[in-house]
Amino acid sequence: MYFCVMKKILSIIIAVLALFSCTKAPKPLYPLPSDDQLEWQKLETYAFIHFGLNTFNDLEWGYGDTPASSFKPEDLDCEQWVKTLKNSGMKGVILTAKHHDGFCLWPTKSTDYNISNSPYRNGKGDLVKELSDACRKYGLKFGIYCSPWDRHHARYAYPEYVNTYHQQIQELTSNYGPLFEFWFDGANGGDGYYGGANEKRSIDPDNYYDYQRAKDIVLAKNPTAMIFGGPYQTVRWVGNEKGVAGATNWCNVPKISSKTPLSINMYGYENGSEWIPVEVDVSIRPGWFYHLNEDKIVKNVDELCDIYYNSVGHNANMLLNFPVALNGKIHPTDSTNAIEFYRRICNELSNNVLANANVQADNERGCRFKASNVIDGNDETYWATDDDYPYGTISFSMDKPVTISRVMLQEYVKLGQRVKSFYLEGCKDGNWFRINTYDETTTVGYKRIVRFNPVEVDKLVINFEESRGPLCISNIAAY
Ligand code: FUL
Repeated sequence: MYFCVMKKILSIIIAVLALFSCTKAPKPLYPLPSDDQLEWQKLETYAFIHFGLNTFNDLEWGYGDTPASSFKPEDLDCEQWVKTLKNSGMKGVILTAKHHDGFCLWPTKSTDYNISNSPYRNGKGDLVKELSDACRKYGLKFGIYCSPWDRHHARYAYPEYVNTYHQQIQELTSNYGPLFEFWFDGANGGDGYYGGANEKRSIDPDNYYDYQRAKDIVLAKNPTAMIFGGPYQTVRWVGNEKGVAGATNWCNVPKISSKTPLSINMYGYENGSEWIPVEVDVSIRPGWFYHLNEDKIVKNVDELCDIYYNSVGHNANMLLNFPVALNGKIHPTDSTNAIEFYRRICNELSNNVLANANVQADNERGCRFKASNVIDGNDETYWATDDDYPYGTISFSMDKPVTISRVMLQEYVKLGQRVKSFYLEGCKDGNWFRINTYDETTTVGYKRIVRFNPVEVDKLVINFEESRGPLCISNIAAY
């Protein structure tokens, strides 16, 4: 017994000594993600729902004067939305609880311009509750969009409205959580109804809304929620609504304000001091809200797959909008295309031919940083190079030839984003060739997927040409 205990203690001491005597991990290269940002990046795809008075008045930006009574979905079914979204690979959903027209989809105490003054469920309806309940039931995350710009409110652009807006955030963040994201939209000021004034009002978007307080209200009850928009954003807008993130895309950015050039949103900035990852918001139809005349121009499966590769494949999250139709359901064309999109992506990225490959690298840091970590399916292990080796070549040998057309790479971004450029080579029967990709091969970050015409290889080599420091690569796959 005594002998056994001593043996155990000795083995623990040896393991601890081995750990300390072993090579240290590379030093972090700032900026770094927070744990919550990392969890958010892992969601990759989630949905937007635009639904409200605009839907019933065939508008995109309601002026703020359409009557609350015009909100009358007859067959509304949040479970139909959530089931459709789940089958489309969406991990969560963000609802427009209030758009620029100021109409609130929950029975708020802050304004009469809300769902309780509509015929919906005889004035007893609460759409924010219905959707958050359905999300909980089917295991989707829930988030909220609440427009700062309010074209209905009489005191918009004056101090009183800011209190109203904060009260709305307070209600939304207290009663429907947990929330994974809160959207402060960037569209601000301009003409509107404003309680009957019918005039143009402008504000300073960086200062008018007291975003410091707004953010504190969100985080008080939802400490892990991401914030979109405003000066305290923890995720950034991509700078377009086309569904494309920069091919070169750093999570690093300088401090962002409403004056930041759109190119920074799109590409990030290698030497930026803050970690603010990108969200690509795009609608499955031309408009954000439902319009009957767009039923025949819903994005098809090819277009949706392209958006996926240009967002998730470019180190960004994909936020795909579904404009719920007049009857209160996701239109069958939208749901068919979205479900088929997910099926195709799963198909294209399911068979990782590197899973059993023999892995070699020209440089390994030693100890636990070995090259084969990139195929162990574990995000926490990674291949790292020596401190004076900010590049490196990794090769995969297969025991029989395989046909591939996609390569997926991930950095261990807990230590910062590093890779600046790489290229791919294949080998078949001893003949080496460069693989020409459709997608640029520059930054990697949390995730990078490159596409190319199918090639047959028995060896695949990835040459990392330039990096901000030693490489830290956690996963590589080929399909
Ligand atoms: C924009 C808005 O103006 C659009 O209507 C839409 O809500 C989009 C997601 O954000 O800024």
